[in-house]
This record gives sequence, structure tokens and C-alpha cells, in this order.
Amino acid sequence: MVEKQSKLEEKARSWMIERGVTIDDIADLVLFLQKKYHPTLDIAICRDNVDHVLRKREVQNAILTGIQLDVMAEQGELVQPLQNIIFEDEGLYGVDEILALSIVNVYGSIGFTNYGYIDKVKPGILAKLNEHDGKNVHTFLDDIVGAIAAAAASRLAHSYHEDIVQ
Ligand SMILES: [Ca+2]
Repeated sequence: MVEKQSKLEEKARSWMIERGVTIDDIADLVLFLQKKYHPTLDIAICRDNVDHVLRKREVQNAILTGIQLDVMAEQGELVQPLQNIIFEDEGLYGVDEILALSIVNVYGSIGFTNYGYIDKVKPGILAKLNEHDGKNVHTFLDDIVGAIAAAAASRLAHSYHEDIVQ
């Protein structure tokens, strides 16, 4: 990558890897969302769009905030009742989804539709993040990853529309 990464971006990227999510995992989700519209779509273009999303400061902020809360819940360090709510991934909590929306909105309203869809189907890495094994907590990360994929897919859709892929 030619562009210099900020400290914030570096940290966001490395934390995602540490939590078991690679750029390729997210690129696979983008391909899943877009292949019905673009059957010949190359995974490299998906990856490039994920990279662009990860360069946005609001995305980096959401990643760091969400992962921090997941990790603290995993280590039992949050204050009750928040500790149990996030550890158990309680359905009525909803703040994880709200945080992820700050990512979805970066590239307009197509992202919102993609986000809802991918959150329902939970393909690939999203299924893994939703295993709830009683040890690893990904209450925030699953929504963040889905949102990054949704934003990347809508960026890709816009660029196809304008005929300027890459
Ligand atoms: Ca969640």
C-alpha cells in the first residue's frame, strides 16, 4: 500500500487480525453480497474496497471501541450488569448494532440494505463470530465486520455504476 497508515488505522487493522478476522474474510462477504449483480467480480476488487473502508476514521473508531468492549467482557472486566449483557450477547442490547451503523452510513443507503441482509444470513466469518462458545466474546465485532462488508459492497456498487472500479 502506497498511502501511509495512521496509528489509528494500524491499530484497528492489527486488532481485527488479533480477533481472528482477516481482510480476506471480509472480502469474501463483499463477494457474497455482490456476486449476484456482478458474476465475474474478482476477489481482489472486493479486497480493495474493504481497504478503502478501513481507511475511514469513523470506521477505525468503531473497530477500536467495539473490540475493546468485547475484550473487556471476555476478561470479565466490565461493570455489572453491562458485563453479563455483553458477555451473553443479549438480544435486546442493540448498542452493538448502533455502533456498526456509523460504518454502514459511510457510503450511503445501499449499505443499509446489505447490512440487514448479511446480518440475517450470517455467511462465512460471521457464522464463526456468532458461535457463542462461552469463552470468546464477539458481541460488537460481528456487527462491525458485517458493516464493513456492507459499506465495501455499496462502495463497489457505486463505483460499478460510475464505471470507475478501482
Ligand atoms: Ca452483535
